[in-house]
Amino acid sequence: MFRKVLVANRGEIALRIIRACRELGIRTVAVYSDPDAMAPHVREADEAVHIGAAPSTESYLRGERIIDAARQTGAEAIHPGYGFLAEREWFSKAVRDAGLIFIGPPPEAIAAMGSKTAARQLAVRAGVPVVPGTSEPLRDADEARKLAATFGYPVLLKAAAGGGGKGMRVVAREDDLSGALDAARREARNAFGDDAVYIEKYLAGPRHVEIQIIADQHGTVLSLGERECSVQRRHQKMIEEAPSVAVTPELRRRMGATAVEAARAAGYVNAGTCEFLLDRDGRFYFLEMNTRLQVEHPVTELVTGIDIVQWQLRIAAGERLPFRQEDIAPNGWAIECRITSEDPAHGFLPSTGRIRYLRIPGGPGVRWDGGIGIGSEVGLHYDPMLAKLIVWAPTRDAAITRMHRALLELTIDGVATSRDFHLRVMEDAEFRRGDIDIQWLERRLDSLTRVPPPPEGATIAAIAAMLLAERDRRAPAISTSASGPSGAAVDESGWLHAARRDGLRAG
Ligand code: MV4
Repeated sequence: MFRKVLVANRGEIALRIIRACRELGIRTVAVYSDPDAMAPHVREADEAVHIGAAPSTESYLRGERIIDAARQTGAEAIHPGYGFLAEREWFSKAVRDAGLIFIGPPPEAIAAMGSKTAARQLAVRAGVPVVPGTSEPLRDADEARKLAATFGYPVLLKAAAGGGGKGMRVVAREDDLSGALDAARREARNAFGDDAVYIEKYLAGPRHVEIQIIADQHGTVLSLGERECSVQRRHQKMIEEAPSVAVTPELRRRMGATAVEAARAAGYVNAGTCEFLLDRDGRFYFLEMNTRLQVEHPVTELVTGIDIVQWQLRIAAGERLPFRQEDIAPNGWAIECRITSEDPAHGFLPSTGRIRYLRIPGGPGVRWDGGIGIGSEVGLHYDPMLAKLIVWAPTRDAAITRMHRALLELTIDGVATSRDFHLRVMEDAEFRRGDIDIQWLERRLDSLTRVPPPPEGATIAAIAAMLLAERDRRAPAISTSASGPSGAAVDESGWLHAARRDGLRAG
């Protein structure tokens, strides 16, 4: 096993990786930018190396500085986390060329899945179902029109270099096709420096279900089952769960086997995720593969009992996976809420400020993967995700109730957060029935972000939350969204109020 690993990330995922390293007896090196000098990931690591200024282009995206930091500190391997350098083929290759180990897939596998048209070709060759469409870039509007006529409107134009929803255009009718193609090309060129666009039939109202896979260097590729990720807004996931209410054991087996085939076809090693659309008739279509550890990996860990980050490290060190596919089945239910510094009451506007008070939920079945502490400065340089609140319970109903209880325990004072939005979702009848698809949240956003009156038959916990929210509105002195003067000392009256409210909530 490695003696020392460099963690090329910040926030909650850096802490998650440091924890996995500790449990495996591996020393850790953090890297940090100017504003992160006192950040939790720096404090928790055994060593830390400064790599530059606040903008990520001056720090967390500086591959050469990060590789230098690994050399200087004697780290043998680099874990990229997610975002930043995690899916840059050149970085995976540069780490390898420096004689270090990249804790993730080989550059060839990143490249194979990086181009969405290449990924489609690979999927088709491997017998993996894809949405009707092309796997070659479109030549012109004429070709697009001919193709659209074969599978019918609406169609979707996608950037070949895209992914994650960037550079997509839905086209409802032929008259709009030519203009939409021009617009998609322009957007793709601006965003990716590549104006290649391809076309697919547009599926309305599917679920987004993804399969976690894990592959060792000795040819074992396993599915760790699905995650339901339909609750998203503008391609940002807000809530994820495992398993999915829409997936039967038989469908899980078929989707898992399909994801394993796609991973094998790409020569995949380490942890990865195949994204699928799942329609109401149980048909599934491969979309793309994420060649990294994902934000939502904890829900899979909680239902499978497999520590994905530890296994990433062990696989990179050459160990064999000791599990058999037949032995992997989800146990109970896990839900994750992404706690972001965005204000749901104001269109999820990013909020900035200093964390003046923080009460972290606990108790049975509750996990907090956080990257902030009291005193943390939340700015606009990095992702607004502050932490993930994850719960496990024997059933989906019990997990929702537990998440609601845990959210009531959570207090973050100093920035506006998504907490209240998550409370409203946990109280929502459609969500509780599992009646969700990828358009569900945008459809319900208005009703979820204004505080509703207590519904018939609401749980005590739900009503309590509403009464507290109501009281908070009338007594603005107890504020959860005050953005205090940045750099100022802790505002005593603010946190005292927050602390008192905690006492009331716990009662
Ligand atoms: C689609 C689709 C409907 N039909 N493709 C969005 C992100 C990227 N991974 C692919 N995406 C979609 N591709 C066809 N042919 C709908 C989406 C989509 C989506 C997919 C997963 C999760 C959330 C989504 C939100 C909007 C659209």
